[in-house]
Order: sequence, then structure tokens, then C-alpha cells
Amino acid sequence: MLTLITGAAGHIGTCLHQELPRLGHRLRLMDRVRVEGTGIDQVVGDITDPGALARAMEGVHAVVHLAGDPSTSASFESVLGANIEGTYRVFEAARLAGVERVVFASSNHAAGFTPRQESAPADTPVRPDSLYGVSKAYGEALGRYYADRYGMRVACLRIGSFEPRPPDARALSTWLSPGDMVRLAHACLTAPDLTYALVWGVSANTRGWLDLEPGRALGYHPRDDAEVHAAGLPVLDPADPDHAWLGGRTVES
Ligand code: 15L
Repeated sequence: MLTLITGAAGHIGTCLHQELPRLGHRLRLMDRVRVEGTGIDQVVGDITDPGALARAMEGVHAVVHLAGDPSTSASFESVLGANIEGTYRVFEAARLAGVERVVFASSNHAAGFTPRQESAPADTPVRPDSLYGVSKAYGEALGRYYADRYGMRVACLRIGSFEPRPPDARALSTWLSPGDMVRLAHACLTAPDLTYALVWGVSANTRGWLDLEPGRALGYHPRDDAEVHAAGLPVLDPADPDHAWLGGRTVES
């Protein structure tokens, strides 16, 4: 079975296309830039181009949709093309090609303006903290629509802080390690009972505040914990916006 990864040259895309084959996944890559290497099945093109997407979807069983502007300070013009139009084009091309399953990279920032709470549910209502967060909430809504209307299996990942190691004190709670990102994608690509799911994309962080149960129900069992990287990072002051809001200091930008 063939899986298409959009945004395959990005940080998460690179991690996934390097590691998922070890778990038995056959991949096709799509990005605006060529992924260097030999023997790579890839389509170079933009996700706002239906023709490029139609080629990319041929024979595909599942899509991991990562492409888009990842910046919390992205302008409306930028999210309009890459995230709003692009995500619609990806879901629609997937439907037209009979793709069974889509894993969509959403973000914690779709609910970033929610006051932080212990074990925040993965289906915390949408409260975006940025136009980027708005675009991710829109992607979740599209996913829900394609699941309900067309029976597509859809998992939306509200990803925390994807980095090789936690870069700051907030990330001690919101970190998603590369290894756990691979485990999460694998679980969503293989869960037999997936219909529509909203899950947090975070590791098993000792200081975590996001409910991991919906992910576990899909077969995602995170193994990494930001705590092992805590030395030298400050403890968050409760008054710090990074502590007060799910999306951290993005609420102030
Ligand atoms: C995200 O969704 C962003 O793409 C990334 O730039 C970080 O802001 C990350 O969330 C985070 O919350 O740490």
C-alpha cells in the first residue's frame, strides 16, 4: 500500500520519509522542492495545483498531509494559499482518487487561546491564537467533513513542539520527539478502527498537560519524555503566557 507525504522536504516530512519505510511503509513524496536521493518516488509540485496533486495521488492508499505555512506569525495571504486552498485541494484530490485515509498535521495553535488546564482534551474546542491556528482549525473542519460526507478515515494531529530536543521551558510540556512523530504517524496510518480522530501530537512528557488517551486508543504509545532534556531550562512562571495558554506566547503576537 502506497502512502503520499505532502510537504515531504520539511522538518516533519524529512523525519517521516526517512523512518516510515523501516516500519514497512511504501512512500511517494510531494513537495515544491526535489528531495535529493536516488530511487525516490516523488512528485515535485505545489499543493494548490490540482494537476500535480492528481499525479501524486495515483495508486495511493493514504496521505500524510504536512504541506503548508508552519509559522504562527504567517500572514493571511500566506495561509490563504498554502493552508486554506492547499488543504482543500489535497482532501479533494484524495477523494477523487479514492484514497481511503488522510492524516492531517494540525497544531496545538488551533486551540491555542484556551487557558492551560491539566489533561486538556484532544477535542478541546477551537480557539485559534493566530491566523495559522485558524487555518489549522479549518483543516480539521475539512477533515471532519470528508469523514462524515465521504467516509474517508481522517486523523487530525494537534502537534505540539516538534524538535530534535525541547528548545525552551514550554516545550518541556509540549515536545513531540522525532521518534514519537514516527510512532504517531504509523499508528494513524494503520489503526483499523479509525473513522475520525483528533489527537494531540506530543510525547509522554512528565510536565505534559495534554490528554494522550485518544492517541493511545489509536495505537500511539509515545516513548519519549522531554524531562531527560530539562537540565538548564527554567521552570515556567504560572504568569508567563507560555504557561497560561495552550498556545503559549503566540497569544501575544
Ligand atoms: C506549531 O504548530 C508551529 O508550526 C511551530 O512553529 C511551533 O510554534 C509549534 O507549533 C509550538 O507550539 O511549539
